[in-house]
Amino acid sequence: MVAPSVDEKRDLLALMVRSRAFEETAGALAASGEIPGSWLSGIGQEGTLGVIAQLRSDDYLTYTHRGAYGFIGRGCDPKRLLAELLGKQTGYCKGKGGRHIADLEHGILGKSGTIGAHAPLAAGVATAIQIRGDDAVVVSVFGEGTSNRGTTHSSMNMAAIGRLPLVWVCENNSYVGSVPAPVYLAVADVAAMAGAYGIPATIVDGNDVMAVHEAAAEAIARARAGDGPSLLELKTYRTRPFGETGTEQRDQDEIAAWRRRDPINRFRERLVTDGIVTRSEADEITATAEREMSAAARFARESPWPDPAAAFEDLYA
Ligand SMILES: Cc1ncc(C[n+]2csc(CCOP(=O)(O)OP(=O)(O)O)c2C)c(N)n1
Repeated sequence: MVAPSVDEKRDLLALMVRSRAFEETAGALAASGEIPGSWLSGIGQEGTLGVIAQLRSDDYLTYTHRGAYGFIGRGCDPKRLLAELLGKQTGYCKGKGGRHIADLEHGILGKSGTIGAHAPLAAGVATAIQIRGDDAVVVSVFGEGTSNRGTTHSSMNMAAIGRLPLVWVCENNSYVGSVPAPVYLAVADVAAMAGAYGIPATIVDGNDVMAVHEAAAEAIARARAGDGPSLLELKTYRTRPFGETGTEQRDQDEIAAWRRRDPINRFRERLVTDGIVTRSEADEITATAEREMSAAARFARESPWPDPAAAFEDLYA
């Protein structure tokens, strides 16, 4: 497997930092009530970018209800993302989708209000790729709670039978909604479930983006080569409550311990130690991302509301 180049590592750090800056901006807009229906933060889970950043422009992503790194990693415009979250006309779905964003130009196929509904979508698109006969792949991200849905299981089975070009990525962030994962899941490792369908699975430290990158490179290459699906389980932790406007009884020491393993700080320190970025270059990456997201928030706030009559457009009947 080819190791990422110095430039790829720098770009990956910048993506993670931009994603975090977006999350912080979205969190503030949810707290101020400007995002209707709250924001489900992915802060602390940016290691998943180790998978998403490797996708080609003709690949596809189905995505969970949580976090912004899927969109940022695919190259979506933060201005239009924030405008969508605020319900504005300039958003990706003209303000009608809210958190349920589709951006077909970047291979992001939309999202249902029910968890696990995107698993059959991922299997369907992977089947379409196979029929078309090219070597694009689908990455389908889901939470460990979502692993429990029948749609996830039937889609894994279908992917295995069809040897579909699909990489299942379980972000095991230790909490299912506001419940600790062991209360909700019969097994500690979602990876074990893949065994039921003969799908090879790898468990990775989800807060070590280089480990994620390495495991993902193998899984993506396998899917591209026509050798079928695999599953990556990224062990990570959600440092925020389920929703930004909610409260949760959580062990503060546990949160503090995981914050010390923050995926961005860890990667940044590693790149500094390896002489790939200097501290001041890393600070500049952060400052640039913060400026970008402030400008995006301004754009979203100043954008017009949709015309009420537009509620009747883009409907299937
Ligand atoms: C079919 C269905 N059941 C329940 C819900 C409510 N719900 C939304 S997110 C969520 C938790 C899912 O857990 P997980 O996949 O681990 O994601 P997390 O939010 O914990 O990161 C639940 C139960 C839903 N949206 N759809």
